[in-house]
Amino acid sequence: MSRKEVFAVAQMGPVHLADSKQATVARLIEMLREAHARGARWVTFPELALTTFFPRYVYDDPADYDRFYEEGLPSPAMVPLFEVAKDLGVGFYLGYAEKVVEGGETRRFNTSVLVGPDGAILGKYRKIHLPGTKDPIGDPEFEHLEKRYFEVGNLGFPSFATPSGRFGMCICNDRRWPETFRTMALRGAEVFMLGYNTPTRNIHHPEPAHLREFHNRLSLESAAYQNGAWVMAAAKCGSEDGFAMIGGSAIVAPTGETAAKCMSEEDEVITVDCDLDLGAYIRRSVFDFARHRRPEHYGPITAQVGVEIPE
Ligand code: ING
Repeated sequence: MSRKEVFAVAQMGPVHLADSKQATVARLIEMLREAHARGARWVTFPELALTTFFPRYVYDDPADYDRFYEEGLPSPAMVPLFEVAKDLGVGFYLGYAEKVVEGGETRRFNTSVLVGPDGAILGKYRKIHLPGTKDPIGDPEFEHLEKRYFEVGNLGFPSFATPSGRFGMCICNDRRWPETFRTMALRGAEVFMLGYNTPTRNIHHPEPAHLREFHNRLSLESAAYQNGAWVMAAAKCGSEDGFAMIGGSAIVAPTGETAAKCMSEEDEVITVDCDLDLGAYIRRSVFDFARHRRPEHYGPITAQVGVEIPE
């Protein structure tokens, strides 16, 4: 008897600077209700789901950008979503900008939270692979300043026990690094949930726009197959105040096949009735880690940061 569960990915269209968190959360609730109506028990929302992708702008004074962050979990803006989800018995992944006092200091992270169908907070993840720069590069159109507004995550890549199995979480640029998923898979994760906000134009290197979609799909499908896990990936996309971001939200099976994909750049819910045992044969054969991995030969992966040419 296979373990089947309906998962939803809730893609968001643009969130503009002028949009209130209340109006944005109302959109999340509407999509959660739609997912529930289709039988979903889990919903994955995007990265930084409550606000526009503010790291595209240059701010110097925290007083000018603190409004994008959430304090407390759930934060006041999140409470209506938490309440409806608990009432409907739907668990969810939510990406948000986290402001917290830890060790007597104010810390800021690009964070995701995993909430169970009973409303329990199952865990948090803080984005580790922060792309872009700390200081502006002077692009005439926009910047990518996640290293300016967030610290590197300090919670590692855990897996979380849920009523449906073990899940892992990551955020956006993390999906481009295979270390992300292998670490979570080695901790038993069989479902990966992630949100992303990916600008259509790469300000760090000119490249054809179609590569953004291709690299997104390549990252998701490789992660799924190479770890025998389901991947739930939710974009916030479309034109935010004129700044274009890619869609391509998807649910990818452990075989690496995309089982469902969003067709728009608007709020859109996709669902799949997932067989959570589908990846078992992959993890018992081609990617049977215990039988086939040879960590004694993987030294540079954790010993080095960049390339070191052997003498
Ligand atoms: N966005 C982009 C992402 O990794 C990026 C940044 C795009 C980096 C393309 C490199 C190449 O999808 C976030 N928020 O990480």
